[in-house]
Amino acid sequence: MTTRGQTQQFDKALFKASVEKHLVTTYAKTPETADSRSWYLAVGKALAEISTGSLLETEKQIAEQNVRSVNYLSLEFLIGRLTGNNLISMGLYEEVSAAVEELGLNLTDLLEEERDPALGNGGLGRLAACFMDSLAAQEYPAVGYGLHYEYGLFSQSFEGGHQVEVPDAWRGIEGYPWEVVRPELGQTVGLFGSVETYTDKAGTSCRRWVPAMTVEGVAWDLPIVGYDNKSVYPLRLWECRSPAPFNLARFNDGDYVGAQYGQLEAGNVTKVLYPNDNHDQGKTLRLMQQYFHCACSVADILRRHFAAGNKIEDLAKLESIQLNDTHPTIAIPELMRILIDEHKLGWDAAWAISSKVFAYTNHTLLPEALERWSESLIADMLPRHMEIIFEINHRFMTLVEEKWPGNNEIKRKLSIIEEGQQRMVRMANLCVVSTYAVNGVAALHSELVKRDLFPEFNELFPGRLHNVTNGVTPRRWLKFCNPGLTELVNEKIGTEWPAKLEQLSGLAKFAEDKKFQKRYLAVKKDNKQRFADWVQDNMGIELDTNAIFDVQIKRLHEYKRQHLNLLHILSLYHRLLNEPTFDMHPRVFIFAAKAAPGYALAKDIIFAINKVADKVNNDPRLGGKLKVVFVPDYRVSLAEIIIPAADVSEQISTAGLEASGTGNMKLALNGALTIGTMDGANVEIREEVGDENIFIFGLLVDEVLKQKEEGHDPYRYYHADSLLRASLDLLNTDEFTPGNPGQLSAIRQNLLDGGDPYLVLADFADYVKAHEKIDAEYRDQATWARKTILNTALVGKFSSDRSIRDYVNNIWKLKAVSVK
Ligand code: CR1
Repeated sequence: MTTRGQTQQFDKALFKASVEKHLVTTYAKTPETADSRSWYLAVGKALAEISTGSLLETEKQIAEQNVRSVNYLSLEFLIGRLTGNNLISMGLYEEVSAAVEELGLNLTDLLEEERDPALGNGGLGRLAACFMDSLAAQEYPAVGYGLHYEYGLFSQSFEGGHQVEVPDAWRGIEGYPWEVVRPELGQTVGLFGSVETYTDKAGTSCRRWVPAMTVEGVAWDLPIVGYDNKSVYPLRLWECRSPAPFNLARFNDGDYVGAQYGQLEAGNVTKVLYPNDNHDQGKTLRLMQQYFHCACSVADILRRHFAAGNKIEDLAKLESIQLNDTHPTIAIPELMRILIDEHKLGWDAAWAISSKVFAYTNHTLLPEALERWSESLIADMLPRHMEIIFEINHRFMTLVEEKWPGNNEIKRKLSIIEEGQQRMVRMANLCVVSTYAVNGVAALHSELVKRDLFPEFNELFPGRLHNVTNGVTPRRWLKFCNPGLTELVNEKIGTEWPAKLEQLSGLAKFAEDKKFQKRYLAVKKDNKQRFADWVQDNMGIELDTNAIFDVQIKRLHEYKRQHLNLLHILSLYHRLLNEPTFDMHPRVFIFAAKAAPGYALAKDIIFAINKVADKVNNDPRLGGKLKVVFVPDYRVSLAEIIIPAADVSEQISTAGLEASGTGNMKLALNGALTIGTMDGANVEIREEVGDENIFIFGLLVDEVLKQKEEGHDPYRYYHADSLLRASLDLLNTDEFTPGNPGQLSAIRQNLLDGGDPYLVLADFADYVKAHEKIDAEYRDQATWARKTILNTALVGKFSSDRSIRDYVNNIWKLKAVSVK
């Protein structure tokens, strides 16, 4: 039987037999002894058998056609669970559901057994996953290159309200059923050592790197299954293994290598993902991860290039390498090194290729996230690469001198090398100088990249800076996570929208339709119930689905201002208890967020929200109007049940600091109304849905800059606004930490005496007003229904399919290859 969208031959009997075979031979369980997890593993393996076959076939057909492809290099791919999503892409969801039912199993329960591969921190890693999905869906030839971390992002739990981090061994003991190891693709990677000069056969004096040691790269492929087509692309993740014995013969006469060896022993290079989002820690092992990733990936790209019979001169014609932020920047000197030292090209010939291969995406303006590596660290670990970086900079400085003769200030500002006590390599500058395209991730962000981050580069390299507004895959973020809404949408506009999200605009004409409104709201209610059940089962908190579900889910960061949200909650608490005439529609404030383990204030904010939650959820004086839920261990699979249940989407960063955001897109798509600042992609969401269907508040970018320049005075707001004062002062009492006053005061202290670096107090009053408007409008259910329907209808632009087409048309210049 073949249903629409089914792209794979499927024989139910064969499939069942394959599941049972894997149960026994791969997982050593009989149908009688198997638990739910073993069944999930066996089903996953049986499906992976199908996808691996397609992956090899796709590789073969693309290689035969020898077409241009993109290589997406990212230290993070936050792919989330694959089984459910792959079933949808393969068009096998119903078939497999029926097959496992005949085995006495329930597919939904089995899918819950899968542990999220959390190989990323937040938006940047999740974007990479959506992009791979959209590349495969549209059949633009691509390979994703990342790292096979043994431990993904830590799992989070709370003890007494405090975040506790637990290592995330995502593969389990049995291994992850979807991945397949590719021993034939292994690479050897050098580290440390020195550079020597030698004379080649032609009598030319050459430089070459003599590494002190090597490590091995093992390739693991995860299948990126194209939606509704036969393409399956590899997400190739490199695992680092130490070769035994170490190749130390030449260098083991002193302590020199011993020291390096110790560093490596401190942790296998790919042991663990660095748990920082939008923050650079500059650790040696992290640089090693970055180089290991780049060396394996560049070598694999070249392997493919030559295996297809191509010459090195044609590399830029056939391959583009996209750098997801600066994390893989070291790929640039690595390719230059290979071109010059191994392929014997002159500098100009090598540069002509390399500078047309790489493109770079900037994801942040936050200074603490812009990577700078100390020159001495790079020189020690990668001496030949450091020479090459110096040469790139030397030539670049000549260009700057030509453009701005005698202007040392501009030279100092643009130089790849930052002078100072310790010389540093500015990776973003290296990227802008060495790539053919640089892009920001939302219109506003890209403007700020041009105006504030790289204005001179924009003059020097006109046309190099682009915008590509981020997007999200509609397969995972609507079709899979919201089956109720999917059914309703299918009924109204047909079933093609998951691949053509613009078609959602066809829903707009039903926005006023009473019957449709009712059904749309009923779906929302069901989704709220599904999430409320989860909260009841997992946290023991009862939620009323008539309340407004107000959601802020993202990494915990001061610039994202979860503490502004908290202050608003405190203001409601204060008013409910102190203003006899104050009335509000019941609200549930839902948070989910991980804090970087070393980020003290972020952890304080989590603790404060948890403490406030403990109190308000059990305070009978509030009449059940206020609930606060901090859901532990935020991850993709949790987002999949929170997002469809959201009424309100909190996107409240200080203007100018959230490059784009992508949660904002997922929430709007699922019918949550945004309360947000004019920041990142919020600006474009407003453009699409219309000012009436979004709640915008707060200072604009230029107002923020002006206020900072003129000197922001938090106490001015504190003294002028009694509600703000009351809310802040609650943090100094023991209201939420009985017997322990002061446990929450670090936040108040940071805002008042710490200068309020993210202007929380400046935006507070306007934020409270916007929330009052939400309260009023929610009470009028017909108005709310119209607005929420229009949000779903009008955000088709934010499909990652569109983002990928923008990259393809403006940057990568790829042609689709339809796999037969
Ligand atoms: C940004 O903070 C954006 C994602 C994806 C993040 C977020 O606004 O949506 O990237 N940046 O583009 C980041 O992680 C290192 O920078």
